[in-house]
Amino acid sequence: MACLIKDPALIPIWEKVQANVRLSREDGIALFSSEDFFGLGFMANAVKERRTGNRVTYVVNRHINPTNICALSCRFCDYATKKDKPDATVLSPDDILSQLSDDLTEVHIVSALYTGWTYEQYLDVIRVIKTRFPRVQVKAYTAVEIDFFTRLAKKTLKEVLQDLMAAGVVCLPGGGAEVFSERVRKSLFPFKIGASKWLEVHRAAHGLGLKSNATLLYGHMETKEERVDHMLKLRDLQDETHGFMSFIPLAYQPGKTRVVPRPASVIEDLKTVAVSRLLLDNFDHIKAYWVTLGEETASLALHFGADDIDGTIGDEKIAHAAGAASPVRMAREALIQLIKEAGRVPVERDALYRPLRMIDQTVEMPEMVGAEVS
Ligand code: V47
Repeated sequence: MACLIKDPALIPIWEKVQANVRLSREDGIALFSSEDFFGLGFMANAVKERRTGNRVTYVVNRHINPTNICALSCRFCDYATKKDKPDATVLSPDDILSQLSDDLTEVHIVSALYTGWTYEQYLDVIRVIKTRFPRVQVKAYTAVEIDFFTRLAKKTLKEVLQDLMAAGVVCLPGGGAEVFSERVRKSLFPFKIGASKWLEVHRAAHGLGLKSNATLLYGHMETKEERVDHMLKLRDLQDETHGFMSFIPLAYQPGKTRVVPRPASVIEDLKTVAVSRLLLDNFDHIKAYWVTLGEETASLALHFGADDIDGTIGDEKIAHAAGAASPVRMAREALIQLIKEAGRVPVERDALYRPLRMIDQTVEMPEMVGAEVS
């Protein structure tokens, strides 16, 4: 393929990428600073195709948000509320079960720091799901919630993680990381855990064999240096533990918060996906989360380094509370169509990124768990 790079500043970085040499902090900043948008996409796409060929994965899943009543009041968050407010919601076990069905592979649970529940009630959410749907894989609770559970239960981090695993959790979602910058934390989420605690929770999980994801919330007040530093902190931990599966850049939806007047541009979205693919050389997967990117940008991201598009979702609350324009759910067929229209080969996966089913039999596949071809 012809080289599409025009910016001379990108050429030494491209040479490193071709030679599989790790990129530096300065390289990351140069990538974000370059106006050679297509050159950047070309490099990230080359890495994506070297790793996963033409394949793009998706999962049949549901997002469950058991409550929005939160002890924190982060300035950037449009989702959290207080218990006396009209929008306060606490789902009962029956409410949760009524949102699930037998066809699901993964249930993704992100809650809030709700002091009205006991620790056992948080565990019961998982137990109830696993009792009714024993085959479903539960990805549950962010590092922020897990840290909160240690205080609620007066247990160590290791004990809480072991309890979650015993209840049926197979991996952790990547939420709550926001941006690993003390400057941003003091302004937007001063009472939420910072980088060191978030990383400590994930390090401990990986130590117990529990895989996890990692996110970056971008498009508010963070600088490009802070985005790069965030990715490098994740890369360092991944070198140590190899426990991260996927990196998910979360495009900030400003909603009514007035933190910024509008979400990041499509250019900024795609640059962030591309830079993450290039810097995070030890992450297997970069996710184009269609809920915050929107379907159109998510499909473009499949040519800017992303190899996964998340899932069918169903009734997502956090980004939609902040006005995300994407639909609240997508049928499996619509996801497959989106991937195909982007010229990629859809592969259904499980919560641990193991391929379950491929749609096009002519493409060579890694070993599959379910070995189903349709
Ligand atoms: O932790 C909060 C973020 C996260 C907004 O692990 C917002 O596979 C955008 O973590 N605009 C929850 N984002 C979602 C999350 C996630 C999503 C998809 C897949 C995975 C995974 C994880 O959403 C929160 C916070 O960082 N968030 N408010 C907002 N207004």
